[in-house]
Amino acid sequence: MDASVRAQFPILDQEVNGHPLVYLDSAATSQKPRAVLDAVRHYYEWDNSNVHRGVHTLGSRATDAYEGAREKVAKFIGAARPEEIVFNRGTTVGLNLVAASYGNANVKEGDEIVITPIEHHSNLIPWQQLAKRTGATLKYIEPNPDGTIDVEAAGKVITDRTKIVAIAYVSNVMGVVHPVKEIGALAHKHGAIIVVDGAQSTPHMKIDVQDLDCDFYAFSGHKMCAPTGIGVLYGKKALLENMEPVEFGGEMIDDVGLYDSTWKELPWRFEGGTPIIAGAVGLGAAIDFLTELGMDNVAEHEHRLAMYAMRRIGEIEGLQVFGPQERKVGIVTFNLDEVHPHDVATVLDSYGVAIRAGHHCCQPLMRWLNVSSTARASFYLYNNEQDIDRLIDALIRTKEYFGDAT
Ligand code: 7TS
Repeated sequence: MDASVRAQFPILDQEVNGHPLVYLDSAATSQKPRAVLDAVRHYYEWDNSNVHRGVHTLGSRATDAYEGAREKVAKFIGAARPEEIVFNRGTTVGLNLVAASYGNANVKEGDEIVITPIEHHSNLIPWQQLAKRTGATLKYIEPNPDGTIDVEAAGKVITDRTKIVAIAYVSNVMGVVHPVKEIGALAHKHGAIIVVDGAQSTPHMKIDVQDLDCDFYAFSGHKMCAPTGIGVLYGKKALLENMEPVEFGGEMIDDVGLYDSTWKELPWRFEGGTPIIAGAVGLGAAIDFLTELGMDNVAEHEHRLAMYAMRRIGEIEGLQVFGPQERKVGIVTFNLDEVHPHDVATVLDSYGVAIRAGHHCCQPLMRWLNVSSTARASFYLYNNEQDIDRLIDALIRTKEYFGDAT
């Protein structure tokens, strides 16, 4: 990625606390290129209207833009058809839909749901709740000491009683890529489905849901250059077709009587109410932007940056990095001596370096790591080696500052 890519993100061109901004919090949310900002603005300035109802020109344009974005998403993740793409507010909503709709209908007492202790709360609590509602048992795949997950470990907990296996493709704390294709094949062998949390994978690598052969795949637009408020649930047609909606109202019905109603066909039956039209337009523009860069190039850039960051961070004494040495995705989580991660993030911010500190919505993982919180730097296509050098410099100063203070 050359400087011209970074130049397309206007927000990066500013000073924070007297220093040029270094944004290293893209795992929380990514920044947006001008092409996305322009597409959303253009939509509101020219095409804004509600979809699927008006016969007027703006209504048709808005509908075309919204449904056009669905086609782009389908192509981007290798789905067989656009009706397998359900728009929603984000990963959290998609995973909850699967748990509430597919889960309620297919999981009963004595069944098993298999996840990992590494999951983001959004891919943990919906299954916890489903287990509580149905009397099913929630089981955990034991990670290796470095946070990686093996198919062999999955094989120890997936049984013929397993109905659902849910796992993140990429961990939002340790940046580890999990073998979801192999775990999915194992789940299928036992008659279970595999649900993939794609929040941290879709922005960073080429995704092919048909090749992965996953049954459901959820992700958020805002982590991949699109606006907040738009997300996607991919589901295999054969499964979505047999699922009940969980939200009822306008836009999702076929016929409404006084005492009963019927639903629209896929995917609209899962999109009750006025949808996130401008968000979908923004996501379509983000996909065009990423496709033009090439997802393999994005992945290659991040891999290089992640390995550079691991090397440089390793030079700082007293800094503990969580997860394996080898990194594909640009997420590096660490703690600095006895300094609280919030203090690290605060001092880094005073040097214009934005990172996240906390439990990263992964409290069971924090307990597994035996810490209460960590600091996390996460990179994206607009970051470069200078950003990592600035991170390292600021970390060295933080260490000196707290070293002097104690
Ligand atoms: N799953 C993973 C793996 C995530 O990283 C996140 C968000 C979610 C699910 C939820 O996505 P949402 O768009 O529905 O909120 N992760 C983070 C993070 O790591 N820091 O802030 C948000």
